[in-house]
Amino acid sequence: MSVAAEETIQEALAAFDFGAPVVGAIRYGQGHINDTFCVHTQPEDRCCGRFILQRMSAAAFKRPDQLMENIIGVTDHLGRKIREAGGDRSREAMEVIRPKNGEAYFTDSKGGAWRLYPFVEDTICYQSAQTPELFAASGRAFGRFQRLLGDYPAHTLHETIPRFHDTEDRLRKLKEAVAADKLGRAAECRAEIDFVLAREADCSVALSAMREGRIPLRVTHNDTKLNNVLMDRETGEGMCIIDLDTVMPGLAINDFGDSIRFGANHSAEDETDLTKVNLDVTLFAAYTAAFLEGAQGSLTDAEIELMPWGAKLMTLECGIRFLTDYLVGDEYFHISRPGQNLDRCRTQFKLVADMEVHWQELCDIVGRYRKG
Ligand code: ADP
Ligand code: GN1
Ligand code: MG
Repeated sequence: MSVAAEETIQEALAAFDFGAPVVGAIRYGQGHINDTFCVHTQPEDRCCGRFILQRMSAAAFKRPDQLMENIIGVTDHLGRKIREAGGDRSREAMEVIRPKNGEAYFTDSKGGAWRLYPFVEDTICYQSAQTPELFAASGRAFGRFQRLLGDYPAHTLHETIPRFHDTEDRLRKLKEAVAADKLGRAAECRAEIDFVLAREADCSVALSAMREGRIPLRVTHNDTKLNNVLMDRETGEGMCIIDLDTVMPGLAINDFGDSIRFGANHSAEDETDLTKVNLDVTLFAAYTAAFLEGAQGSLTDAEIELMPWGAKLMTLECGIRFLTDYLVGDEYFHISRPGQNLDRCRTQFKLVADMEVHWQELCDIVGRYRKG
């Protein structure tokens, strides 16, 4: 979508009932996909209120109707389970606020699809794991999330992004982008392209395990970055899992792995000084224990054994995706400077290389949790 969200945000603001006058809407957060705004209201009798208004990415999501059907189904399910366990539904699970017309989302005059959520207050959204305790808390939350969705009817979920974590398909798309080289950028990426080609066989490890029935399909989040969980400001525990756009049948090892990719290091995803980009094995160990604790024994030995592969493949795949997007002209991931997607790709491949260096240690860490 080439239309800036600012062009139609007034239409979106008029489409929802905020329960009080709106005093402003500002761009918010550090997501790469949707256009996210924080809307402030001023009720007469209380202090100001906040909401999260998002225009869903048209580049990423072709069917916002199906996407919102998934999200409403999943948030209702989570809400029910949280209430049954005596939890606070309004803080522990997202809740969709429908527009005045009663639909699941609002479509503006340019075709943009907008949705609204309450702002989950008294939480912090971290961009990096500042302590092992914090990272572990996010792991418990993602493990628990997966467990709570363990009995969700998976067949009712739409595939919001087809072949999302199909690493073989991501590799195929990279090769196509290299062959087309429509912007003449492939030459400067030769080292990165070769890095991927040297790991072509790796791209099939998790998919083969799934095809052969060694690991199961589960309902998973599929985008388990640290900044997709809101941490309780008081207790530091993982309070609410957000960014539910990609909740679909998937692999538990990918949910584990994507968190490691983003969180088990001390650098930004677009760091340009690669000497600063290193896997932190202590953080890996802390997250492993916590994720398995949150999942409460639901993972099989075969899944546990493949957890290091989940980490390596999510990191390799994400690097492949950043590289592909750089080659085709930054169509998918939002960028704030030229070359940012190539920088992001380079950090991912540095982490993959570092995982390879520490491979035996990673296998030993997960090995402690095997039941058999
Ligand atoms: P994207 O898919 O672009 O990453 P997200 O749904 O993750 O979009 O939202 C982007 C950011 O907005 C999050 O990382 C978080 O900081 C913030 N955010 C999203 N939803 C909420 C919410 N309900 N309450 C508070 N902050 C939120
Ligand atoms: C995107 O939506 P966000 O910013 O939380 C992307 C993930 C990538 C991640 C890389 C729907 O996550 O798959 O791993 O960027 N989400 C989608 O930072 O493509
Ligand atoms: Mg996000």
